[in-house]
Amino acid sequence: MASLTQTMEAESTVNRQLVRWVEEVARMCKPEGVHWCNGSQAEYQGMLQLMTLAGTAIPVNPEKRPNSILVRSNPADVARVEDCTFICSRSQEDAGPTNHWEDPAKMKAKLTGYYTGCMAGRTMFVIPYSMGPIGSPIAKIGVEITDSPYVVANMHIMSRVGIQVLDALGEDGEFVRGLHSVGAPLGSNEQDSTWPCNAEHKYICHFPETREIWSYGSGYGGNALLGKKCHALRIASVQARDEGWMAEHMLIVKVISPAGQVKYMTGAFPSACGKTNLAMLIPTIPGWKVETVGDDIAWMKFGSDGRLYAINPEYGFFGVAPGTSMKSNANAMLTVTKNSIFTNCAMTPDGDVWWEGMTDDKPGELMDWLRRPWTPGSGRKAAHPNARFTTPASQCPVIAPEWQDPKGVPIDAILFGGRRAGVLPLVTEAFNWEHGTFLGATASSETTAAAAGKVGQLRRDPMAMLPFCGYNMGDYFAHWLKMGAKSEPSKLPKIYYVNWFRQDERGRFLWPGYGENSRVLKWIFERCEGKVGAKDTAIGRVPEPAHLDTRGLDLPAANLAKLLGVDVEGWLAEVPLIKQHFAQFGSHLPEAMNRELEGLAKRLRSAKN
Ligand code: SAT
Ligand code: MN
Repeated sequence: MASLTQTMEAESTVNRQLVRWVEEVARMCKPEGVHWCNGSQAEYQGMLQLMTLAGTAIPVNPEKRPNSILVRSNPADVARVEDCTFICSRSQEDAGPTNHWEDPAKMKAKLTGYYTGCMAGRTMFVIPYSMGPIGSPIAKIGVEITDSPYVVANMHIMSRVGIQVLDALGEDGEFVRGLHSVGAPLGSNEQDSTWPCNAEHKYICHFPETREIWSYGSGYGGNALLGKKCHALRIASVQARDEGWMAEHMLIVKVISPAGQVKYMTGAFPSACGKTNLAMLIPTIPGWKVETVGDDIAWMKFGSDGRLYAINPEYGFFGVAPGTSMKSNANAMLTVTKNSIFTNCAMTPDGDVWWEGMTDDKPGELMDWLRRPWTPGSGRKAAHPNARFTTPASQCPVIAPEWQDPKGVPIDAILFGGRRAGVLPLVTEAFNWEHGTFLGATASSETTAAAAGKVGQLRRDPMAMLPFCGYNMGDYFAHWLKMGAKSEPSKLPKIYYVNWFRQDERGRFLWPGYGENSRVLKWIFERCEGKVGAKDTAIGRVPEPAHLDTRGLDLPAANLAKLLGVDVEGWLAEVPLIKQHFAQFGSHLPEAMNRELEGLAKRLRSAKN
């Protein structure tokens, strides 16, 4: 163990605090050995091989998808576990009403019990990573310690891993400490399972004041790839509050008009609401183009010109597989043709992966994600609804050339949204930043399979950050307002609320979505240029049917009217629900949010009369 540490020190300057912490963790977790990750291709291949030999992974047929694997997790470990996710700030009030809280000392004492000896029989990997281009003024460094080769391989794709990070960290640089264990120690004669995890105890804990993450018992996604939700959102949101920037659950797209003009937009949507699809959208309107900067997280800071600049802190995509097809998201399909990790997908007899919605016709037989033979008559889903692909962003055919620009891209518009069958129109423009913050703060969505729990239930998911805000959400709204006051209104991004998921009385989608969403992006683009009109309504500015480019779209006028209309009764029914939602924040709710709600109620009442 010591010799590996020494090798690393000889190769690169190792941060003293880092070495001390690694030693401390090794003493507690008692792994069989310690491996410092250097981020090399050979190391990545080594992880794939390790997983293949252990039975965790099967190689995908290299003729179908070179250098890719399929991993099937334990059915008890398939999604984020929000019930087991804690914000352990010193005071409970700082965690706020929307987070689970535990006293940091108590939680550490409890977890120390679980962590003691938890890596027996396993290798402990130390992963130095950068969220964001190394050296970018917006990027941050973290180190994840884990006993899962699956996590190492995924982190290689999802973040920038390796020696360059240690060099950037230097001898005394600050970093976020992430400790992860699958919580499955091995006895000397014990056979490993193909997906080790802890069926009884799972804890995903954040210590915002000390910038630490302690995750135990799960090997899946956001529970285990600590650079993603745990660092880049929960811890980063606290850093952003303290340092005056923004860490948001947002995709970043570049929209290019036929004249070659460019606007950058970010969009906050809850998990599994189509962020990856929107990030890689292929416009259906002639001459328009969309390029991808990021599909899940945006870190934003004001530049010296007063504009808000965003970077994508990630390096890959951890996207929902089911529903992804050449029709719904060709660019994602073209991204996952090689060098990808597939989790909880099904496998075809010729060794390729498959998931629901990938092809029009279902294969006649498959090995499903439960490792069982499957036929279309089985009555089961072949892939888990939260099956995922992990794939390098650089492989995306429409990745924007500037996606790794250390200074980020200037944001023109911010979109909020969610899945709502009713009430919420296709698109609404906020009157100003404050009203936009209100639209974000009241965002709501029907729940998806990205988190354990019931699917399809309505919940308020402010700024799509409900599971990801590392502090009191009332204070988070205040932070948004404070950010808006930092620049001139004309330089701030315009704010929109979109809803692609409106349904008619019979449950059919009113809007075709996917590539057709470019019509809405075009309206937003032209609003930013002051080139197209909008109608002032009680809820915000909404396009008139004539403002929206619907040429070539087979959409009944009645549907369009419904999509763009203001359902005054429906909105009046939302008012008490919003009031109730706001009430939970008590004195942490900024007064401006109440003012916005009163203004909305008043405008709705006069619209009714
Ligand atoms: O599992 S993750 O948290 O990484 C994915 C998601 O919920 O968006
Ligand atoms: Mn997400």
